[in-house]
Amino acid sequence: MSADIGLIGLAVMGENLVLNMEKNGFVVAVFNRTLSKVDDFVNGRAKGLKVIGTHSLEEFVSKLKKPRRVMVMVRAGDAVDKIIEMLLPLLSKGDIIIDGGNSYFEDTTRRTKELEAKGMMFVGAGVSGGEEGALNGPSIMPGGTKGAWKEIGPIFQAIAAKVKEGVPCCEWVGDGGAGHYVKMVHNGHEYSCCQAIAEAYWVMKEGLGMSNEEMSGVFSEWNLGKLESYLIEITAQILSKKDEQGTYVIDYILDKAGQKGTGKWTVMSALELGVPVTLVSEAVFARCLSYQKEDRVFASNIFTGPREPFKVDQKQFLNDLHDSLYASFLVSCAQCFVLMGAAGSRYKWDIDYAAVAHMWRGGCIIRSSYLENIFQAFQLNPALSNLMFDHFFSSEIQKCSPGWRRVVAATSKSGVAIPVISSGLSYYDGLRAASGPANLIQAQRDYFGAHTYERLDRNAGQYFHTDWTGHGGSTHSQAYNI
Ligand code: NBP
Repeated sequence: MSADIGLIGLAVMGENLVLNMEKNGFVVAVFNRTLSKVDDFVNGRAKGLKVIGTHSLEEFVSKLKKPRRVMVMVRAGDAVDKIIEMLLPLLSKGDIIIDGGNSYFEDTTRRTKELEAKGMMFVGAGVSGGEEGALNGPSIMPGGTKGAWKEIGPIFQAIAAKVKEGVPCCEWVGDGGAGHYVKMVHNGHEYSCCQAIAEAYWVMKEGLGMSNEEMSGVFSEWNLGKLESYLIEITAQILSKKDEQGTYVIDYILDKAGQKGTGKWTVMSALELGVPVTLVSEAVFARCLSYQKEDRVFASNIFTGPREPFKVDQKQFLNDLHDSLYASFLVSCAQCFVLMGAAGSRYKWDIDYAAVAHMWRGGCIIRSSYLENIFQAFQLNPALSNLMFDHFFSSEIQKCSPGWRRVVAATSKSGVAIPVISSGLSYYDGLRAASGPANLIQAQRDYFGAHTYERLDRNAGQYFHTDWTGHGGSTHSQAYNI
């Protein structure tokens, strides 16, 4: 029996992907650095299945049909390079290595070039959906050597999640690191959504004094409407989960949020490309602040600001909170698509944004009903520069804005921090302001550094300098932007 595909890395994602492939009729060879895990797997969850356990990379490669398809599902970083280095002498021209981990997109671009130079193919495929998705249908975002798609596409599309028409949540994304870039931005949006939901939870708990069961009920109800999404659904379940002692699990989890880098990378890329991705950045920094637990405990004894329940009509306020959460999800998504657009132009990836929205509709952590609207928006206008300009988005956000403002005002008054929800509103207000205060910034820059400015009454591209103090020279700095 020879294998259709091989998988290296039998941790939570790898094992479940193998079982998913096998369930879909593919024979899979497996290998893992710690060999005992191979035996545990083939004699345990994979017992009796078309899964071939191997105990060396030589044996692993010898079991694969040609062209060989090797999927690597290990911790991102050096481990991927080490495995590639060990595989290279064992593979032939035309063989394909697929990195399914959360690798940094620039590493993927580099690896693609290096393997292509050796006559091989490399694919960086973002996989989302966690353990459950890997087993029953993840969202898969592959990019790299285009020629590999016809060889791996049938396997990936078979194991991917399907949305209602049976269309797989897996399409070719683009060259080089495009697949991992899209997965990175997916995770960035996940950061905003998780944080915005956490803020809504905190507003209900601290501001409205609601119990875990009541909050769980609200999230369950929200999940039946416009906010329908995996993250809202699991939040409802998390809030009502009790341990064997009958205590709510949520109440004894330490309030320090971890992170593995994809949110930070999204923000780094946004800074590099000059795209405001403010909700993701607030979400990343909120996790950083959450981690400074000792400082927060210390500061809580120094700064005695307002910390009191809201004086509001609870039912009305919950509607407002719903709207502010929904608007925040939409704005974060819009910013993330603008970012992918900028990256597509910078790196010359021909990304189909409707296909990206489609891939995110099922299987992945950010799956939600509004992704259908994003899909439709890009189908209608593939060149849409900002989703906020699409009719659906603009009308939904405008409808939400009165409640959104009431939530930001009430939380600010009562001293409850909601960085993602409030920065979403600031972005919205900034975007819809045809005139803003940046004229003053330009004046300050020209004052202290002779950086020059453009004028409203002259053509763009003409730069002026003012001698603000009366004793400056006429020499000015060159006009350029980073
Ligand atoms: P982990 O990220 O925990 O990685 C564990 C696997 O990496 C094990 O098989 C381990 O082998 C292997 N490994 C390591 Br660590 N260093 C290695 C090395 N130098 N050489 C060979 N193998 C090495 O597993 P995971 O959570 O299944 O995630 C796998 C990838 O998928 C990661 O990139 C992750 O970011 C990504 N991802 C994870 C999720 C999720 O929900 N967990 C979701 C989506 C994507 P060993 O058994 O010998 O230690």
